[in-house]
Amino acid sequence: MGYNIPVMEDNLTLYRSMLLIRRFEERLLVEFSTGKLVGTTHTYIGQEADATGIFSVTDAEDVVFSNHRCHGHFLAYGGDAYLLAAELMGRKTGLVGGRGGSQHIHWRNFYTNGIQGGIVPVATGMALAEKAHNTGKVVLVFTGDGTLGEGVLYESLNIAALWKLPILVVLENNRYAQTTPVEKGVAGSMAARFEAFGIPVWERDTTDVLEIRSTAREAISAVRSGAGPASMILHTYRFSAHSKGDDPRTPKELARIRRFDPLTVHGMRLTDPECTKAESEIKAIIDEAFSRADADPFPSLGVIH
Ligand SMILES: Cc1ncc(C[n+]2csc(CCOP(=O)(O)OP(=O)(O)O)c2C)c(N)n1
Ligand SMILES: [Mg+2]
Repeated sequence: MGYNIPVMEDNLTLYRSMLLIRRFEERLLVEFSTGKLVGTTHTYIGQEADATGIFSVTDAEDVVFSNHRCHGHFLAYGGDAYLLAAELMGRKTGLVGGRGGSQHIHWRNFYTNGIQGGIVPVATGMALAEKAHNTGKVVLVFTGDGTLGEGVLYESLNIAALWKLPILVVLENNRYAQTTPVEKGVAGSMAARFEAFGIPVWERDTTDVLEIRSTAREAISAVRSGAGPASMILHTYRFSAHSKGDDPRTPKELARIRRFDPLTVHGMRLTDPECTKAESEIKAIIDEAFSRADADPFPSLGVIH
Protein backbone atom coordinates (compact mmCIF):
# COMPACT_ATOMS: atom_id res chain seq x y z
CA MET A 1 0.00 0.00 0.00
CA GLY A 2 3.06 2.25 0.00
CA TYR A 3 2.94 2.78 3.74
CA ASN A 4 5.84 2.00 5.99
CA ILE A 5 4.27 -0.30 8.59
CA PRO A 6 6.99 -1.88 10.71
CA VAL A 7 6.94 -5.59 11.34
CA MET A 8 7.60 -6.11 15.06
CA GLU A 9 8.81 -9.63 15.57
CA ASP A 10 12.09 -9.55 17.45
CA ASN A 11 12.96 -8.27 20.89
CA LEU A 12 14.90 -5.28 19.60
CA THR A 13 12.08 -4.03 17.36
CA LEU A 14 9.61 -4.30 20.22
CA TYR A 15 11.99 -2.38 22.47
CA ARG A 16 12.50 0.33 19.85
CA SER A 17 8.75 0.78 19.48
CA MET A 18 8.34 1.32 23.23
CA LEU A 19 11.37 3.59 23.33
CA LEU A 20 10.05 5.72 20.48
CA ILE A 21 6.81 6.29 22.40
CA ARG A 22 8.64 7.04 25.66
CA ARG A 23 11.14 9.50 24.22
CA PHE A 24 8.60 11.15 21.93
CA GLU A 25 6.32 11.93 24.82
CA GLU A 26 9.10 13.02 27.14
CA ARG A 27 10.02 15.47 24.40
CA LEU A 28 6.40 16.58 24.16
CA LEU A 29 6.34 17.49 27.82
CA VAL A 30 9.49 19.56 27.30
CA GLU A 31 8.09 21.25 24.19
CA PHE A 32 5.01 22.31 26.12
CA SER A 33 7.12 24.55 28.28
CA THR A 34 8.47 26.28 25.17
CA GLY A 35 4.93 27.17 24.09
CA LYS A 36 5.25 25.41 20.76
CA LEU A 37 2.41 22.94 21.26
CA VAL A 38 -1.28 23.67 21.00
CA GLY A 39 -4.06 22.26 23.18
CA THR A 40 -3.25 19.71 25.85
CA THR A 41 -1.72 16.25 25.91
CA HIS A 42 -2.15 12.94 27.72
CA THR A 43 0.99 10.84 27.71
CA TYR A 44 1.20 7.07 27.41
CA ILE A 45 4.43 6.86 29.43
CA GLY A 46 4.40 3.60 31.40
CA GLN A 47 1.79 1.90 29.21
CA GLU A 48 3.99 1.38 26.13
CA ALA A 49 3.96 -2.42 26.34
CA ASP A 50 0.21 -2.53 25.71
CA ALA A 51 0.19 -0.82 22.32
CA THR A 52 3.48 -2.35 21.22
CA GLY A 53 2.43 -5.88 22.14
CA ILE A 54 -0.95 -5.51 20.45
CA PHE A 55 0.25 -3.87 17.24
CA SER A 56 2.98 -6.46 16.87
CA VAL A 57 0.26 -9.01 16.04
CA THR A 58 -2.38 -7.00 14.15
CA ASP A 59 -2.71 -6.97 10.38
CA ALA A 60 -1.75 -3.78 8.57
CA GLU A 61 -5.34 -3.29 7.37
CA ASP A 62 -7.05 -3.74 10.74
CA VAL A 63 -9.00 -0.69 11.92
CA VAL A 64 -8.14 1.13 15.12
CA PHE A 65 -10.11 3.54 17.27
CA SER A 66 -8.14 5.24 20.00
CA ASN A 67 -8.90 7.84 22.62
CA HIS A 68 -7.45 10.94 24.26
CA ARG A 69 -4.27 9.01 25.19
CA CYS A 70 -3.53 8.14 21.58
CA HIS A 71 0.07 9.01 20.71
CA GLY A 72 1.47 5.70 21.93
CA HIS A 73 -1.19 3.76 20.03
CA PHE A 74 -0.44 5.79 16.91
CA LEU A 75 3.33 5.31 17.02
CA ALA A 76 3.04 1.58 17.75
CA TYR A 77 0.55 1.29 14.88
CA GLY A 78 3.37 2.48 12.63
CA GLY A 79 2.48 6.16 12.56
CA ASP A 80 5.11 8.71 11.64
CA ALA A 81 6.68 10.78 14.43
CA TYR A 82 7.15 13.84 12.22
CA LEU A 83 3.49 13.91 11.08
CA LEU A 84 2.38 13.59 14.70
CA ALA A 85 4.78 16.31 15.89
CA ALA A 86 3.53 18.63 13.13
CA GLU A 87 -0.07 17.96 14.15
CA LEU A 88 0.67 18.67 17.80
CA MET A 89 2.34 21.92 16.80
CA GLY A 90 -0.74 22.89 14.79
CA ARG A 91 1.08 22.86 11.45
CA LYS A 92 -0.45 22.51 8.01
CA THR A 93 1.65 19.41 7.37
CA GLY A 94 0.27 17.58 10.41
CA LEU A 95 -1.79 14.41 10.24
CA VAL A 96 -5.06 16.30 9.83
CA GLY A 97 -3.76 19.66 8.71
CA GLY A 98 -3.01 20.92 12.20
CA ARG A 99 -6.73 21.05 13.12
CA GLY A 100 -7.04 17.92 15.29
CA GLY A 101 -4.27 18.44 17.80
CA SER A 102 -3.45 15.74 20.32
CA GLN A 103 -6.79 13.98 20.62
CA HIS A 104 -8.35 13.98 17.16
CA ILE A 105 -6.07 12.40 14.64
CA HIS A 106 -6.49 10.15 11.63
CA TRP A 107 -4.07 8.24 9.45
CA ARG A 108 -4.82 5.21 7.28
CA ASN A 109 -7.19 3.03 9.36
CA PHE A 110 -6.38 4.80 12.64
CA TYR A 111 -8.92 7.17 14.19
CA THR A 112 -9.07 8.91 17.55
CA ASN A 113 -11.62 10.84 19.57
CA GLY A 114 -11.31 12.50 22.97
CA ILE A 115 -14.85 11.88 24.19
CA GLN A 116 -14.82 9.16 26.84
CA GLY A 117 -16.61 6.12 25.45
CA GLY A 118 -17.87 8.11 22.47
CA ILE A 119 -15.70 6.21 20.07
CA VAL A 120 -16.99 2.76 21.10
CA PRO A 121 -20.30 2.89 19.17
CA VAL A 122 -18.44 4.34 16.18
CA ALA A 123 -16.00 1.42 16.31
CA THR A 124 -18.94 -0.98 16.65
CA GLY A 125 -20.51 0.50 13.54
CA MET A 126 -17.24 0.11 11.68
CA ALA A 127 -17.08 -3.52 12.79
CA LEU A 128 -20.58 -4.01 11.37
CA ALA A 129 -19.39 -2.52 8.07
CA GLU A 130 -16.32 -4.78 7.97
CA LYS A 131 -18.50 -7.80 8.64
CA ALA A 132 -21.06 -6.78 6.00
CA HIS A 133 -18.29 -6.37 3.42
CA ASN A 134 -16.61 -9.58 4.54
CA THR A 135 -13.20 -7.89 4.67
CA GLY A 136 -11.68 -10.11 7.35
CA LYS A 137 -10.48 -6.99 9.19
CA VAL A 138 -10.59 -6.73 12.95
CA VAL A 139 -11.62 -3.46 14.59
CA LEU A 140 -9.80 -2.53 17.79
CA VAL A 141 -11.08 0.07 20.22
CA PHE A 142 -9.06 1.36 23.17
CA THR A 143 -10.81 2.31 26.40
CA GLY A 144 -9.77 3.02 29.98
CA ASP A 145 -10.99 2.15 33.47
CA GLY A 146 -12.80 5.50 33.60
CA THR A 147 -14.65 4.61 30.39
CA LEU A 148 -16.44 1.84 32.30
CA GLY A 149 -18.66 4.59 33.71
CA GLU A 150 -20.03 5.47 30.25
CA GLY A 151 -23.34 3.74 29.44
CA VAL A 152 -22.78 3.81 25.71
CA LEU A 153 -20.04 1.21 26.18
CA TYR A 154 -22.62 -1.35 27.32
CA GLU A 155 -25.05 -0.56 24.51
CA SER A 156 -22.21 -1.19 22.08
CA LEU A 157 -21.14 -4.45 23.74
CA ASN A 158 -24.71 -5.69 23.54
CA ILE A 159 -25.01 -5.05 19.80
CA ALA A 160 -21.49 -6.34 19.11
CA ALA A 161 -22.27 -9.61 20.90
CA LEU A 162 -25.74 -10.04 19.37
CA TRP A 163 -24.44 -9.49 15.84
CA LYS A 164 -21.11 -11.28 16.36
CA LEU A 165 -19.12 -8.26 15.19
CA PRO A 166 -15.35 -8.47 14.63
CA ILE A 167 -14.31 -6.08 17.37
CA LEU A 168 -11.68 -6.29 20.11
CA VAL A 169 -12.29 -3.98 23.05
CA VAL A 170 -9.03 -3.19 24.80
CA LEU A 171 -9.46 -1.92 28.34
CA GLU A 172 -6.26 -0.37 29.66
CA ASN A 173 -6.70 -0.14 33.41
CA ASN A 174 -3.99 2.31 34.44
CA ARG A 175 -5.73 2.45 37.82
CA TYR A 176 -6.76 6.10 37.54
CA ALA A 177 -9.37 8.09 35.67
CA GLN A 178 -7.84 11.55 35.70
CA THR A 179 -7.37 11.88 39.49
CA THR A 180 -9.89 9.23 40.62
CA PRO A 181 -8.35 5.91 41.72
CA VAL A 182 -10.04 2.89 40.20
CA GLU A 183 -11.25 1.66 43.61
CA LYS A 184 -13.36 4.80 43.90
CA GLY A 185 -14.70 4.75 40.36
CA VAL A 186 -15.38 1.13 39.41
CA ALA A 187 -17.59 -1.25 41.41
CA GLY A 188 -17.42 -5.01 41.03
CA SER A 189 -15.54 -6.99 38.42
CA MET A 190 -14.29 -5.55 35.14
CA ALA A 191 -14.30 -8.95 33.45
CA ALA A 192 -17.90 -9.62 34.51
CA ARG A 193 -18.99 -6.55 32.56
CA PHE A 194 -17.90 -8.23 29.31
CA GLU A 195 -18.88 -11.74 30.36
CA ALA A 196 -22.44 -10.55 31.00
CA PHE A 197 -22.74 -10.15 27.23
CA GLY A 198 -21.03 -13.47 26.52
CA ILE A 199 -17.85 -11.69 25.39
CA PRO A 200 -14.65 -13.61 26.20
CA VAL A 201 -12.02 -11.83 28.27
CA TRP A 202 -8.24 -12.04 28.14
CA GLU A 203 -7.07 -10.38 31.37
CA ARG A 204 -3.43 -9.74 32.32
CA ASP A 205 -1.67 -7.74 35.03
CA THR A 206 1.68 -7.18 33.40
CA THR A 207 3.96 -4.67 31.73
CA ASP A 208 5.87 -7.35 29.84
CA VAL A 209 5.48 -6.71 26.13
CA LEU A 210 5.99 -10.38 25.25
CA GLU A 211 3.15 -11.46 27.52
CA ILE A 212 0.87 -8.81 26.08
CA ARG A 213 1.88 -9.81 22.57
CA SER A 214 0.98 -13.47 23.09
CA THR A 215 -2.29 -12.56 24.82
CA ALA A 216 -3.21 -10.19 21.98
CA ARG A 217 -2.44 -12.86 19.43
CA GLU A 218 -4.97 -15.19 21.04
CA ALA A 219 -7.66 -12.53 21.43
CA ILE A 220 -7.26 -11.18 17.91
CA SER A 221 -7.29 -14.58 16.29
CA ALA A 222 -10.50 -15.41 18.16
CA VAL A 223 -12.11 -12.30 16.69
CA ARG A 224 -10.69 -12.92 13.22
CA SER A 225 -12.05 -16.46 13.25
CA GLY A 226 -15.57 -15.00 13.21
CA ALA A 227 -16.42 -15.88 16.81
CA GLY A 228 -17.63 -12.33 17.50
CA PRO A 229 -16.26 -9.70 19.87
CA ALA A 230 -13.51 -10.24 22.44
CA SER A 231 -11.97 -8.10 25.12
CA MET A 232 -8.56 -7.61 26.65
CA ILE A 233 -8.24 -6.18 30.15
CA LEU A 234 -4.69 -4.97 30.69
CA HIS A 235 -3.76 -3.75 34.15
CA THR A 236 -0.94 -1.28 33.76
CA TYR A 237 0.59 1.91 35.15
CA ARG A 238 0.65 5.47 33.95
CA PHE A 239 3.89 7.08 35.12
CA SER A 240 3.09 10.69 34.23
CA ALA A 241 0.24 12.97 35.22
CA HIS A 242 -3.21 12.51 33.66
CA SER A 243 -2.45 15.34 31.25
CA LYS A 244 0.31 17.76 32.12
CA GLY A 245 0.09 18.50 35.82
CA ASP A 246 -2.90 16.79 37.43
CA ASP A 247 -1.57 13.97 39.57
CA PRO A 248 -2.71 13.17 43.12
CA ARG A 249 -0.15 10.39 43.64
CA THR A 250 2.62 10.62 46.20
CA PRO A 251 6.32 10.48 45.19
CA LYS A 252 6.44 7.15 47.09
CA GLU A 253 3.69 5.64 44.95
CA LEU A 254 5.29 6.95 41.77
CA ALA A 255 8.62 5.40 42.77
CA ARG A 256 6.91 2.09 43.55
CA ILE A 257 5.20 1.78 40.18
CA ARG A 258 8.40 2.67 38.31
CA ARG A 259 9.54 -0.85 39.20
CA PHE A 260 7.14 -2.04 36.50
CA ASP A 261 8.72 0.07 33.76
CA PRO A 262 8.15 -1.90 30.53
CA LEU A 263 11.44 -0.64 29.11
CA THR A 264 13.33 -2.15 32.05
CA VAL A 265 11.30 -5.37 32.01
CA HIS A 266 11.94 -5.96 28.31
CA GLY A 267 15.36 -4.25 28.19
CA MET A 268 16.75 -7.13 30.26
CA ARG A 269 16.48 -9.27 27.13
CA LEU A 270 18.84 -7.01 25.17
CA THR A 271 22.53 -6.24 25.37
CA ASP A 272 23.79 -2.86 26.56
CA PRO A 273 25.15 -1.94 23.10
CA GLU A 274 21.73 -2.77 21.58
CA CYS A 275 19.99 -0.47 24.06
CA THR A 276 22.51 2.32 23.53
CA LYS A 277 22.21 2.10 19.76
CA ALA A 278 18.42 2.13 19.98
CA GLU A 279 18.60 5.27 22.17
CA SER A 280 20.71 7.17 19.67
CA GLU A 281 18.61 6.08 16.68
CA ILE A 282 15.37 7.05 18.38
CA LYS A 283 16.83 10.38 19.49
CA ALA A 284 17.74 11.16 15.88
CA ILE A 285 14.20 10.32 14.69
CA ILE A 286 12.64 12.55 17.34
CA ASP A 287 15.05 15.46 16.86
CA GLU A 288 14.35 15.38 13.15
CA ALA A 289 10.58 15.09 13.65
CA PHE A 290 10.37 18.13 15.92
CA SER A 291 12.83 20.37 14.09
CA ARG A 292 11.25 19.61 10.72
CA ALA A 293 7.75 20.22 12.09
CA ASP A 294 8.86 23.46 13.69
CA ALA A 295 9.93 24.80 10.31
CA ASP A 296 6.53 24.02 8.74
CA PRO A 297 3.80 26.65 8.10
CA PHE A 298 0.57 27.04 10.04
CA PRO A 299 -2.67 26.36 8.16
CA SER A 300 -4.66 29.21 6.74
CA LEU A 301 -8.04 29.97 8.28
CA GLY A 302 -9.85 28.66 5.20
CA VAL A 303 -10.44 25.13 3.92
CA ILE A 304 -8.10 22.32 4.97
CA HIS A 305 -5.77 21.38 2.11
C1 LIG B 1 -17.61 12.18 28.04
C2 LIG B 1 -16.36 12.71 28.67
N1 LIG B 1 -16.35 13.06 29.96
C3 LIG B 1 -15.23 13.55 30.53
C4 LIG B 1 -14.09 13.72 29.79
C5 LIG B 1 -12.83 14.28 30.42
N2 LIG B 1 -11.86 13.20 30.57
C6 LIG B 1 -10.85 13.02 29.70
S1 LIG B 1 -9.93 11.69 30.05
C7 LIG B 1 -10.84 11.34 31.44
C8 LIG B 1 -10.51 10.17 32.31
C9 LIG B 1 -10.44 8.93 31.53
O1 LIG B 1 -10.06 7.87 32.34
P1 LIG B 1 -9.75 6.46 31.75
O2 LIG B 1 -10.88 5.97 30.93
O3 LIG B 1 -9.34 5.62 32.89
O4 LIG B 1 -8.55 6.71 30.75
P2 LIG B 1 -7.08 7.21 31.10
O5 LIG B 1 -7.12 8.71 31.05
O6 LIG B 1 -6.72 6.70 32.42
O7 LIG B 1 -6.24 6.67 30.01
C10 LIG B 1 -11.85 12.27 31.59
C11 LIG B 1 -12.83 12.25 32.69
C12 LIG B 1 -14.15 13.35 28.43
N3 LIG B 1 -13.07 13.46 27.65
N4 LIG B 1 -15.28 12.86 27.88
MG1 LIG C 1 -7.46 5.14 33.52
